Amino acid sequence: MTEEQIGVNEELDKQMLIIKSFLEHLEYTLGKDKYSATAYDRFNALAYAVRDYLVERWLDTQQAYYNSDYKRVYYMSMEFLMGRTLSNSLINLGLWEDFKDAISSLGNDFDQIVNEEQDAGLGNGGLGRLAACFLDSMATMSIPAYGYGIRYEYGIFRQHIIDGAQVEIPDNWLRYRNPWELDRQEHLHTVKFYGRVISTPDANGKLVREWVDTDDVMAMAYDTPIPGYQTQSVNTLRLWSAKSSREFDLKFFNEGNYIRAVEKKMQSETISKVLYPADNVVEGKELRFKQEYFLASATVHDVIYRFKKKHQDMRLLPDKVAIQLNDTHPTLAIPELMRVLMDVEGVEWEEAWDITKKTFAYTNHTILPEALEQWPVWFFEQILPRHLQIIYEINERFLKEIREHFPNEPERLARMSIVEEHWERKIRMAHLAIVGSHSVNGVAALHTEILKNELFRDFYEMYPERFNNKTNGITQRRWLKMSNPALSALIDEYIGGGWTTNLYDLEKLSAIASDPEFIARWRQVKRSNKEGLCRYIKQHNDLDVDPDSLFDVQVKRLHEYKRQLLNVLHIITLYNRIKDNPGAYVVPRTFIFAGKAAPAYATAKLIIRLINAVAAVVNHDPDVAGRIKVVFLANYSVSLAEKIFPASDLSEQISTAGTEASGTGNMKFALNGALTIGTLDGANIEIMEEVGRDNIFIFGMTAAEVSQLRARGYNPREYYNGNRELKRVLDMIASGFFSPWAPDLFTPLTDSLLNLGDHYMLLADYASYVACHEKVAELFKQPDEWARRAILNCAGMGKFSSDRTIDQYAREIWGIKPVNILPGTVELQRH
Ligand code: NBG
Repeated sequence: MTEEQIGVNEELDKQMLIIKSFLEHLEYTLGKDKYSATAYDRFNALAYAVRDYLVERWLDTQQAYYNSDYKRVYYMSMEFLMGRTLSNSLINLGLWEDFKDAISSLGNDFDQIVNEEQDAGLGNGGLGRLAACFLDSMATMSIPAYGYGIRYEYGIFRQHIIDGAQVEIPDNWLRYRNPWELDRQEHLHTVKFYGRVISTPDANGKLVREWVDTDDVMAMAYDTPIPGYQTQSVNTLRLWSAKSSREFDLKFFNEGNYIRAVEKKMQSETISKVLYPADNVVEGKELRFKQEYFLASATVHDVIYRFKKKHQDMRLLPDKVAIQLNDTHPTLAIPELMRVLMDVEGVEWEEAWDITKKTFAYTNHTILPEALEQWPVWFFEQILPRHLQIIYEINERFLKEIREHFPNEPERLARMSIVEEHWERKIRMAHLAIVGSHSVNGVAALHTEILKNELFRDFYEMYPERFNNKTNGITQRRWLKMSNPALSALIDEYIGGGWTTNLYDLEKLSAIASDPEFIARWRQVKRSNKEGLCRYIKQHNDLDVDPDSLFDVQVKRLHEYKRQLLNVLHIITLYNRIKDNPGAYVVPRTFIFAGKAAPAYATAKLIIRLINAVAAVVNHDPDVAGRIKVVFLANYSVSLAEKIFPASDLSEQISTAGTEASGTGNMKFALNGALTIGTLDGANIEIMEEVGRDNIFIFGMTAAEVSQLRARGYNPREYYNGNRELKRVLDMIASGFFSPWAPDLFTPLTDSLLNLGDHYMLLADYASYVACHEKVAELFKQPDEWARRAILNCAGMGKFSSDRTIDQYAREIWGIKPVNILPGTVELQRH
């Protein structure tokens, strides 16, 4: 046989194995044959076949971690927005082509099977998706890491648009099985709630605390493999599910009322039922508080259990364990670790506190006051009485430290105290997180500066060494290689595939950004991605959209600070210009929106209605003649995002400067060759630095200007009265032009701008935004020049890989090195 023939045979063998595994799973795991199998069965059989490839590496990886005894990191998060797993796993395993060929050879439509997968939507937005990108990077970089979260039975709601308004549908994503997870019945931890604390002196007179008469809930582990790209490493995402405890069952079933007992059992399992659907805002509900403690307690127990397999001396914990708190949501892990160290392990306070601070690190993701968690003291009194004692003691010692540091400054004590002493006493979770950690980081340079100089200024003055920045990133495997195969292939052809693990390689595109042939190919790819999105829009919104129009896109959670309403004001302005001058040439534009509003957030929901109402007018007005179209795509999700970014021309990143901590959608757009129109906010600033001021559309006030204007006294009416076009737009909305059937429908929106202070200063930035959009339109008339700048945007994205972000966390916060996994063995290689 020639070498070539051997290669062909190996390929065939591989494909035969895949086919065999697929058919066996269809038959033996799912009990179906080719006649009875549904498309969803085929997806499951395929998923099981892929999972088999992961399991071997997974076991090797875990064994290697155990043997190496290297320090590990635990990424604790109430949200992991994973999206689909099948394609991503195949790409990371390098088996995409093999599986596609094998499964297609059986007469299946591979893409259709892939589309059967439900999104794992266990998150709201950027914070949850960041956690998912970090898992991909940590596995790819062979960092010994675990994600820890909650296995919600209901993920983020599915959004329908009915008569222009958002309707929420429960996301019962586990109803038809989840082929990726493995339940670990043996990994059960008891999580206690309620009860009381008794203190008894021991032989030496030291008080021993016992938390008794508790209501217990069991946390059961479900593990999902997280494969790295082109590596043997497969890490673990461990999600906790609530189960009623045996004692609990006995207690209630013995009362003899069977149905009541079953009801109680179900109640105790509600803890992991549903994800709170609020982004960047807290809902101060008892169930949420319990969820946070459930995650904190189960995870701390698991971490200690794993640590103790190799070590007895708890003082070694920070040498072996780093715990990263994804926002304050898992902060109860700090008093929980203190409790376990002192009450269970018998460690003294000083030592326990030292271990705790060295173990934890805290990431802040927002400065919005409505998103800063503060739990009422009475929640703690009832639900976590022992933790309240510990927090009070932490606070007492902390206040003493402040007095020593800043004598004669009593105002500092009130400002910095962990306990907020207003009429309802509350625990400030961010203060607890800062005091109990050795590292506090923001998620973009500007955001970290705001933390240091404004939000946490007092803390920065006391502990300057704790504060550091870790600008967010995204994984290029999912957000370019997987979701934009045509652009990936083009990039590979010109500069090779190194960018998949070293995104800085994209810099090589700069050299060919003006190459006519490359530009032509680039434009072809964008055009065909846009055609794909046009088909999606036709199918879902029954709307014809011109693929040659400028796709001007704003997709993200609906929030006033993100200013989707400013975008709408611009659209109406363009509409009026066309109406005034129907014959004039305007650059054809398609405005695309998508995003969910928190179900209780009335203003955000009203903005969705306004977008749809404006769409109804603009899309059907014969004078517009198709030159502008407005589209609201329902149910924004990871898998919808994967279709939108590759097809976008313009990325709208228009939050009021100083409000968006980082943003990560901004990075996904630019990576896929969209130009940004944005404010100097969050990571937009760093994107501008990387792609060059000439290759981005910046408008509006800076964060400093926003503060100055606010301090001077902002009067939105000045802008309204001073700008004819703006006044006309607002008057149209307020007078019911877009809602003749209910003329007052949208007045709450215009009221918030004109009569309630326009908190996010849309009117102040309006003129600059509209003028900037004129420059956008001018450039779009020169498609090659537009493409050249888009290429330079893509070329400048190196910094925004989550690999870079994770590398910085690993070196600067965790002190963690990669472990090299050798296939089929448990030997180790040091990097
Ligand atoms: C969000 C910020 C975004 C940021 C992500 C990830 C919260 C609390 N914060 O700007 O609003 O990109 O976190 O860091 O969801």
